[in-house]
Amino acid sequence: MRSVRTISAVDSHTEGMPTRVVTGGVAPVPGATMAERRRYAMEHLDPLRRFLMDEPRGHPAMSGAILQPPTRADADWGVLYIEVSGFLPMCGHGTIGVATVLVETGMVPVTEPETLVRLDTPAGLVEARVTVRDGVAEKVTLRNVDAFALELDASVRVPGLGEVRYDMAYGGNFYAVVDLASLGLPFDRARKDDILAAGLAISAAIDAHHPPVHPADPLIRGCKHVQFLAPDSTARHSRNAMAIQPGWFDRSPCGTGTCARMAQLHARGELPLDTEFTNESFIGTRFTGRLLGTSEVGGVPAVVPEFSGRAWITGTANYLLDPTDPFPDGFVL
Ligand code: PYC
Repeated sequence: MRSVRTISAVDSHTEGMPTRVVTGGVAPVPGATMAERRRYAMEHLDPLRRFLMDEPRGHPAMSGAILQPPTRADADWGVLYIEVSGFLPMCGHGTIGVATVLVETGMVPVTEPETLVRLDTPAGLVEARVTVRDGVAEKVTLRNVDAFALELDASVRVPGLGEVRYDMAYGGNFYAVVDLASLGLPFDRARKDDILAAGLAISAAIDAHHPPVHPADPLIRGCKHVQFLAPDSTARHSRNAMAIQPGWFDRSPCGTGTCARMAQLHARGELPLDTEFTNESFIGTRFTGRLLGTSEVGGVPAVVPEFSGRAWITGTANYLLDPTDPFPDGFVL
């Protein structure tokens, strides 16, 4: 066995969605903040991301997080989020995976019944309250970055679909929230190819004609996620099919998508503060959330969201690169 690169990881899944938590083998990324480190990573570390996410070491719906020393004194760890679509500002299911791995591998001091883990993310500080019993992380509740509705009742002309109505909301990433029934499609996994094709066409059209831009951080821009709502979705319990570029569905209910959905419902006057909201994934797994208060982001009215979910460690691995491997940066079929 020969290797010119060794990356250690603890693999996990959060309500069905994988998070490969990189615990070793990546040096501190240059940058004074995690947002600067994300920018550096986007410019210089994409081969590393593809090595870890794409085939043959990953798969087309792979997701992960690279642990870093924090850049701020009030955080325990820094995190860079990676997935098949790029470096995300924030990832909710990934953060639940990170908090679970940190607790269950002893990478943070653990207290029972609750351990607080503060994470320095490119989108801001995120607090994870981990419910711990006998060393097991049973549940993680995240106080996420502020979420907001950027635009309600927007519409975009989409090739093959005509005029599509959507709300644009942010919960750590931007989400176009679309009623699936408005496209004449059923909420049915047997129609996943049609739903995915519609989602990719909608996000491409939005990014071509009216890309969302974060009002306080212009590096956070573009819509790579379309949150399709099942027809029976309400302001207390939604079911979603989350179609994500370049072509996959979130298996979890999507943490940042759950926060965006709560912000959208609040902006519509349908979800008051401190009211339980359940978001259900395309495979039937759930996050529960609530809005803790109101705030403001770059002049846009915002809310302070939290949500809870569970993660499980699935394995540990060292990912190696043999110098003769023809796919050092992975591949996409
Ligand atoms: O849980 O925030 C999330 C997420 C983003 C993309 C996939 N999952």
